[in-house]
Amino acid sequence: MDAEDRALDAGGLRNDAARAFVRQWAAHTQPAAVEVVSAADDARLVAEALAAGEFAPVTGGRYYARSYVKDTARSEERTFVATSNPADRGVYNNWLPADEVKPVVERLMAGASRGKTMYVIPYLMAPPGTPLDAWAAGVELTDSRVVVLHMIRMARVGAEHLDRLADPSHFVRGVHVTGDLERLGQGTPDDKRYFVTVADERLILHFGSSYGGNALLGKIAHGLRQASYDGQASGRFLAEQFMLIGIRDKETGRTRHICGGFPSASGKTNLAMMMPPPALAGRYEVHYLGDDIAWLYLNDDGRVYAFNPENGVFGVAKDTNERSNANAMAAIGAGTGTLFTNVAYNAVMQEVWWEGRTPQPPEDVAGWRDWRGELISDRPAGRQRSGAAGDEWSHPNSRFTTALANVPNLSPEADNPLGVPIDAVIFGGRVRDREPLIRALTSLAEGVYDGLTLGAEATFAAEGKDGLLRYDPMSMRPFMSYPEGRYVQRWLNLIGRAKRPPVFAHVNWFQRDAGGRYLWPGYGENLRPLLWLLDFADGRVEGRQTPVGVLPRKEELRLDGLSIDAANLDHLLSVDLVRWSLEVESREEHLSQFAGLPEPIWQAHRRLAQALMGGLGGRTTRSSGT
Ligand code: SPV
Ligand code: MN
Repeated sequence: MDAEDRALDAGGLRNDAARAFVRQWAAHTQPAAVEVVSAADDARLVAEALAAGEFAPVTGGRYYARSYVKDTARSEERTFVATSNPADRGVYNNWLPADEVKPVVERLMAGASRGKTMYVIPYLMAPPGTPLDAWAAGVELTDSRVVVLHMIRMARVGAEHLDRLADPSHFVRGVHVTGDLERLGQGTPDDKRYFVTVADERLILHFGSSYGGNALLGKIAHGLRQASYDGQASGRFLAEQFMLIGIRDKETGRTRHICGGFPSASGKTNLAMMMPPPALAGRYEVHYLGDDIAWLYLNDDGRVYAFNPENGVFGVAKDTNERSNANAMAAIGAGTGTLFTNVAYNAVMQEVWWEGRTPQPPEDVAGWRDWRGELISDRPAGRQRSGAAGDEWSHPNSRFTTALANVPNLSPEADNPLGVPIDAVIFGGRVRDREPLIRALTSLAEGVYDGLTLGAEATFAAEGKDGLLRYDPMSMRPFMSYPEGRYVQRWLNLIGRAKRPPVFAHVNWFQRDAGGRYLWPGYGENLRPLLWLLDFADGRVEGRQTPVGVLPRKEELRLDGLSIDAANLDHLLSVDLVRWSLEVESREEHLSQFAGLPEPIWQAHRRLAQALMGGLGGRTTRSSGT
């Protein structure tokens, strides 16, 4: 018996296919040692990370790490989906032939873990025992201890998850090799990073990063790209970048469930952790089920069910505070084992800070270092606490990582292997001037069409096209694994078979006035439009038909305890038909990219275009609320 065998035995890895996978890749990347990990190893690995200087302590048993300065976010242009079938090429999936790209990544990984430990992370992306169990198991190999500690929070980790497989070789094989981060040419024509999902082989090869979804392979590589591919290959499910919540009415005892897509970093975590405003808190509770990924399937009872495959939260730190998200602040408080990445850190106080945690950065800058590790006190005085772009203390994509068990409003259904029945599907992006607070869509095709035309505003600085949308279909643009036309057909098929299909709606918390001020207070107040939607689904309110869907009448919204300017409310519940007509033109271009888009989607598009023309009737005014 050799050292590797002993390591696999010690880690309880009995699955022969997993053992063979480890041996094959250990021979290739050449680590100094192999170690199988489970959630029970957390405390020891944390101690090792502290001793090695990979972590710094934060008060209350929490930890801080910085990533390499050029390794702070996902890189969409270096992320690829590969298969052996050219028909899998879509508009957004960066498709490559598997036999071309695999050798390239394998060459980069050869011998690249020398001197390091290869950690073997057996994991499950699902609560145990779901009907989608067969697609939830995986093994990630990584040469980063910090990645292991994140995976322990984000997924269910342990060799036991591989012992229950109906087909013992049916697990996702993930290989993560960090590489020499200072020599990878990030962002140059000679960029050596490759983040590849070989979807038809269920093999994930990620080289050249230790950050977020680039390195935690259970999350978006398996949980979204691989899973959406598996969902269509098996015909069994959809995997979407969706948040998932329950809204409990304490009066009736009934809990309704809503899932929905918002582009990355558009407030899904705040929505899923929202606290009802005081006037509604006596009657309603909002339950967290998930803030980033949902797998949806049709249950035997004829309803669409969903569950969150993750076991933790990888949340955006920026603007998280007691007012915006008190549940998140509790979920990352003392005693939670939270990991902070790329926020500002003070080694003397063992404290962290990020933009928006408090209105101003700490008054006394002594000991504080920014996310790059540089002392704030070394900056010129005018740049220490300026808050200006470039002077931030934390990176805009700095994150906290905490286990679901720490989330105060976690749903009692969080571990239910069936998931929860879905009453409504919502889509929303950051849109300044066109999208009303909420508009319900009354058919499946209109709902899917709406998801497909989801977008967030392109900022003038970034894209030079102020006001135009950067489309992000179903909030899945960076995670699409197969062609969009087929993807849409899958949606129509799966939801179309439901006996009680969910209602669809588009929401927008981000409308602004000419001066740039938000018209809607957002956060917990977002419960109000969602309650209206559930009432609408139940036929308790009728709303007002407009060319773009059904909008609430003012008197149908529960506004108790909310002080909002009447003109602002009218604006939030109205539709700018002129703005919409412009939008319809760019939608036509957007949709035309997708081969084989199902006819019902084109019909929904044409219906909207015609309704807008009819509504405009040559006028250039707003269709105003009642
Ligand atoms: C996102 O960017 O949408 C995330 C974070 O959820 S990461 O896992 O890094 O993709
Ligand atoms: Mn996400």
